[in-house]
Amino acid sequence: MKKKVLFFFPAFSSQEATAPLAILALATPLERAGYEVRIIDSTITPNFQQQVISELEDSLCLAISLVTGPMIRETAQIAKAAKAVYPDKPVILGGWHPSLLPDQTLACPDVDAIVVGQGEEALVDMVRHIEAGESFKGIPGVAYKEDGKLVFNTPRALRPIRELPPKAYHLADFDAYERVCGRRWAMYTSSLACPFNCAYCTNEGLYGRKWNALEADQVVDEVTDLVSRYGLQLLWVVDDNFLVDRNRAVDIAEGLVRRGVKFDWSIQASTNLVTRFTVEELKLLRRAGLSQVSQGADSGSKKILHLMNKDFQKLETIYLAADMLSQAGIRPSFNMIFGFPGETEVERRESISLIMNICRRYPQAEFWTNIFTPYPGSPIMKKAFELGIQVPKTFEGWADFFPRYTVLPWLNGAQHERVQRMREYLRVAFNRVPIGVQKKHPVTRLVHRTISLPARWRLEHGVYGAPVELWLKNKANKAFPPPKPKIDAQRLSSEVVSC
Ligand code: B12
Ligand code: SF4
Repeated sequence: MKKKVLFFFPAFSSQEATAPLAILALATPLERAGYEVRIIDSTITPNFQQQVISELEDSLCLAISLVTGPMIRETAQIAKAAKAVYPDKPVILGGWHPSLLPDQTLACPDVDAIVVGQGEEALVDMVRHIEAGESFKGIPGVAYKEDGKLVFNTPRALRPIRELPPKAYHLADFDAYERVCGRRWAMYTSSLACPFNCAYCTNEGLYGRKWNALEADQVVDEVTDLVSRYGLQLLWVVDDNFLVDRNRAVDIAEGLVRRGVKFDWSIQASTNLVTRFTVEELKLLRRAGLSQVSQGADSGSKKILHLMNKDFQKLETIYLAADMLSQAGIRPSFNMIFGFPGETEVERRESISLIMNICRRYPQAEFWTNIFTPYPGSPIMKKAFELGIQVPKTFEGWADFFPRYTVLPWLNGAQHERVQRMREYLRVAFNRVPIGVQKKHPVTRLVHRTISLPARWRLEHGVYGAPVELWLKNKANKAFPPPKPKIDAQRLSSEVVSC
């Protein structure tokens, strides 16, 4: 009989539900080593806690994947429940949060071990040790508890993506995700790391800065097979910076056009790399299905971009990227960060102007906004103490750490409220196209359209007092709520999450 490894994936509090790529990555080497893999994702599993406990009975261990923020709530809940029923079954945590804050995560009483960094090989080694009744001693990349002490093994060297096995997409229940999200989609990676080092980004902490990628032919083969096999409408290529190698991107586009497979795909890339392409090349990418490029514009202020260590991106390239992508028929999507250390009302207004100018000139463009949130592992976090930032002292404390709500020592009280209101006006002023299909009642749609005009006026003039339009919007949302997802899963937040 095969031995089973049980995975739990806590909800992302996002309607953008699809199979967790990290777990699909970990599943392949386990299956190749002869283990059975079972995944319980709370987003698509009613009574997920009961399911975990029942599946754990004949599993070797419980493995959980998480990032910093709300996923910690369900992680802590499930780990506690598992340890209460099966105190001898190891609870193993991996992913961005355990990797960037190993000591504190392992100190959680319900966690037995963690993996720092890539988990493909580390987890197979761990499971073999569990089966043999051995401790995790000596397994690179692993930290564990022994006699109540925290033991940290040597780090595991990063593997380039070319040496990693393909993801186990056959384990994904795409039908269930489609019922939650309204769209049939998957994530895919074609490269690892990013050559840049923005001050707020955690990327270097886990993947270093040595960008490495799959060859174009392999990407074309895998993607064609993936979308055809599972009937996907959309593929989100979650590479941190897809366009680092210009020739590779063009070769991928040519390959996909030759295959004639029809689907939309979106990528993440920095604006300076987008603008190295010609409009003709971008049109080729569009013909290959590329429908959106997500870019970290981050600020409309040169001063703040400098503080963010983003001198590689000039303000002009943000405009140029919007222009070139629009000409090619690809949606330019931008992320913005408010409240970065050093930002005052002046720089905030520069950011609003940038957003307004671009959205007016290029109606296809969209902006997603966040409040600066200092993540462990990011270069700016080294200055946290200097900046007066208080970080949570326990694993569970990080559950509320979330860029939608972050309150900072220099952005709190009335000022914080003003920025949040401004962000809300931005959400109603211009259209955005989330991955998850957001069904709206016709009345709420009409209300949203009507209030977009006064919202633009407010943003233009920096007037956010007496927010009657937002009051009206909330009333309409309450009176005419969107239809419930067709599955009894997690209650998902109405604000779409994007990074
Ligand atoms: C896709 C994605 C999302 C999607 C997720 C969709 C989904 N259905 O899963 C969405 C849009 C919802 C999202 C949201 C957010 N995200 Co996001 N996201 C990503 C992204 C681009 C890819 C993640 C991924 O799947 N990678 C591919 C897999 C294969 O790699 P991996 O996750 O690193 O997994 C490997 C290892 O970590 C390890 N591992 C992982 N899990 C486990 C578990 C075990 C047991 C073991 C042993 C090992 C292990 O092994 C894996 C294989 O090597 C990453 C960036 C990145 N490069 O990874 C950011 C990233 C994870 N997101 C990030 C952030 C900040 C956010 C948001 C806060 C953004 C926001 N402004 O709201 C929200 C948070 C949502 C929430 N509620 O908590 C940060 C996280 C930083 C941190 N400290 O945790 C990242 C790293 C981006 C960045 N560079 O800053 N995100
Ligand atoms: S924010 Fe984007 S461009 Fe900057 S280092 Fe991170 S992945 Fe690279």
